[in-house]
Amino acid sequence: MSINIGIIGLVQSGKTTVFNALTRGKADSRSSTPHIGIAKVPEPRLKVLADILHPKRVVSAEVSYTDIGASVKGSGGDRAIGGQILSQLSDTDALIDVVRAFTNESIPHIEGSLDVERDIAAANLELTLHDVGIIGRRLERIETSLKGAKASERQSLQPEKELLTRLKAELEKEVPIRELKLNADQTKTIANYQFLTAKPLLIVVNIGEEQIPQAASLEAELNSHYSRAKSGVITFCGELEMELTQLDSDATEGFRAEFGITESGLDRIIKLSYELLGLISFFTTASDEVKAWSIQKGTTALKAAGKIHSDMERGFIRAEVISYDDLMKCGNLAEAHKKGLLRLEGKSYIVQDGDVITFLFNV
Ligand SMILES: Nc1nc2c(ncn2[C@@H]2O[C@H](COP(=O)(O)OP(=O)(O)OP(=O)(O)O)[C@@H](O)[C@H]2O)c(=O)[nH]1
Ligand SMILES: [Mg+2]
Repeated sequence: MSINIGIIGLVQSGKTTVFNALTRGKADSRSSTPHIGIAKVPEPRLKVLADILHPKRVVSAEVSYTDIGASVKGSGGDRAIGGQILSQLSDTDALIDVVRAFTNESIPHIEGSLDVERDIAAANLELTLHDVGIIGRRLERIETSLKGAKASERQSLQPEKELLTRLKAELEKEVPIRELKLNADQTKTIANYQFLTAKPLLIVVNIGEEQIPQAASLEAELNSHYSRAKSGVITFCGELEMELTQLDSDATEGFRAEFGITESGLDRIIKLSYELLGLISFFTTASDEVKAWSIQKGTTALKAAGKIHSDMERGFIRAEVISYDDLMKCGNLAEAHKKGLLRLEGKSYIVQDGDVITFLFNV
């Protein structure tokens, strides 16, 4: 399963435009059904590996994006994001909030004026109300169950009730769940609820072309307010980036240079979302294929194998591992073998960013 990122934002903030830029798609911005699209995860080390190993195929890791449908009435009126729509995003791994900063006379802002901080607050409020609603309904059910519950049932329901009550109190103080310190048990308890404010959040401020010279300072300024655990801000020129995806790569470079954009906005968005999600890359080279995979930091070799194939996890014997840097120094795997740089690791080895791994398994 690839990582899935949901795109939210107020009406006409440029969600579909950003989605099209990210997925090189051509989704109709007037359509009200959700769009799902795939993007390759930029990973410069993949090309370097391919250059020295000459595989038949080079395969990038993928990330998928979900663009919720166009404008529906939300709890904050018709300017906001609806609760029903938000629940479509409960099984995403992270959220992108597209906030309008571009000016466009022909598309009036729903609030009549541009105000990035107001709009960030409005989206946060919607996410918070969504989670508070889930908690309220669950607490009611727990209360009912507690009446006439046996001592053993009471024992399992009571901690959940206390945890949910705490989360609700924090949400009412506008503290999102992602910022709370929770222990492993609590994290496990709340995982089932798929709370939206528990997900990493990347705020994408959608600027117009004329704002590009101020993009970096605006981004720094906003990050000084909004950069927290698992959340950050990036400025992005949605319309320009969408147009650039329709050109070939030489032309794209030329345009970027002309606009003074040093790094592709798309690459920056993916990189930042990966950082917020705590994701790293590892590589496999079997069957004449060099492949990149994305996993959560702290994943064991056993679970990394399972990401490739469930048989590999079930029949796991060991992993042959070399770091990307060591492999670069050797030039190829045979040489690395000779130098004794290929390590044999067991099930509980924690995979490191850049590891090149061959899994040995039997089925
Ligand atoms: N000038 C300018 N216009 C933009 C930019 N980004 C989006 N737009 C325009 O703003 C309008 C809304 O963009 P969409 O991407 O459809 O916005 P949305 O958030 O998906 O809208 P809904 O799904 O209807 O809520 C479109 O007409 C876009 O062409 C931008 O960076 N600059
Ligand atoms: Mg849209």
